[in-house]
Amino acid sequence: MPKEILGNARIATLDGPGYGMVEAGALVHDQARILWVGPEADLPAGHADAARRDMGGWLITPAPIDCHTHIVFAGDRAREFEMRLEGASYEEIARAGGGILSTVAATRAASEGDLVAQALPRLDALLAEGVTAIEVKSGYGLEPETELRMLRAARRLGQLRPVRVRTTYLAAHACPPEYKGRADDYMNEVCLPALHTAHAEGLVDAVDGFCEGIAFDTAQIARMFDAARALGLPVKLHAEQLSHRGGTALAARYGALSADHVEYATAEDAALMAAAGTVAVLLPGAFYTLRETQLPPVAAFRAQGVPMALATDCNPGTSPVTSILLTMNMGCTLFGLTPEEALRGVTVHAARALGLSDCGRIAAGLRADLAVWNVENPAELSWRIGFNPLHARIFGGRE
Ligand code: DI6
Ligand code: FE
Repeated sequence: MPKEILGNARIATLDGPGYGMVEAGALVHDQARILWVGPEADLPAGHADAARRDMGGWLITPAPIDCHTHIVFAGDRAREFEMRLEGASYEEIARAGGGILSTVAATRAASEGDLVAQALPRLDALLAEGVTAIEVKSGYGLEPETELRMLRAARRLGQLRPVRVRTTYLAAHACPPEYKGRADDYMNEVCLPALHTAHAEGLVDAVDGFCEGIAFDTAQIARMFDAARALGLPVKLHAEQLSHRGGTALAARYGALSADHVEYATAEDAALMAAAGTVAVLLPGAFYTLRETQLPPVAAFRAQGVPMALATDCNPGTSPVTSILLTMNMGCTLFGLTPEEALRGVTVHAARALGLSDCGRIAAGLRADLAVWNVENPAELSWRIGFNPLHARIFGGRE
């Protein structure tokens, strides 16, 4: 494939310490992979004949990755938003049969085409900010057919748009009304068998659950994880979002890719995650929407060296967010991350949270998934609110 040089750029490789900045840089790719990156003055003679595009001194970063979304769903939750403003809590609404279950009713009634059509504008909003890989969860079906339909819709998104889609099976998101008070039966009769069906159809890249008082306990999630392990699938978990339930320790015990939300995680949890190599996926959109006040233990994650990713958690209930840039800003303003941590959180660490080793940094051999920004300094990406400085989005070397 023809080589191309992106020259006259500031390149934040995120390879190595800090931003891994290369000033007056150039990057050579072959429409798929990065072949070389470094100061343009050092461009090897073997690449000098390739077509060159002048980047006008703009900033190139690895393309953002949204490693936690529920972007496939039907309907909206604007009424619930009003109820919460009138004083009802998220948990009260969920226990009264609203919340996740109202989205379940709408999603069960939607065809695969409806689900794709409703998800596309949300996906397009993310792509407009340079995102080249997203994770999409099931979890609004809570019955085999709809769980599989959600996963098929997610895969379809990756055929309709230039984006990599990783699908996550999240039947253990809530107990559906027909199993009210019988969560173990739901596990045995729906979650576990439908995982096998979805896996046999090639629809599952990872297995997730919601470990919470309004959802599933650690014993139930452990059964899900055992089933995932038997199929060779990686696991991750919505853990310690609303209260401390031991989900993070469980996730670490299973070598999970990530434990997500983790506001109520402790310093001991952080140590277990560090030892297991589990990424902390921070979701400031949900923290903001729920007006949560318990901050995730960022200092403990730093002290233990737990990689922190940031993601939108795009979902209709707790995080109707389709902006990775706003998520970076919230990560800094609400959680006290540095702009460098925020950028790492949506690139290097987001890739790791998805188990992807071929993207998230700029280095020879990795995919040419890049974002070109009309900014000088990488901190500007986190600084602004509601402004999109994306100049070009390059997916597998193609704009
Ligand atoms: N935690 C969340 O924040 C989302 N799911 C979860 O387990 C919320 C999903 C929803 O309210 O629709
Ligand atoms: Fe979530």
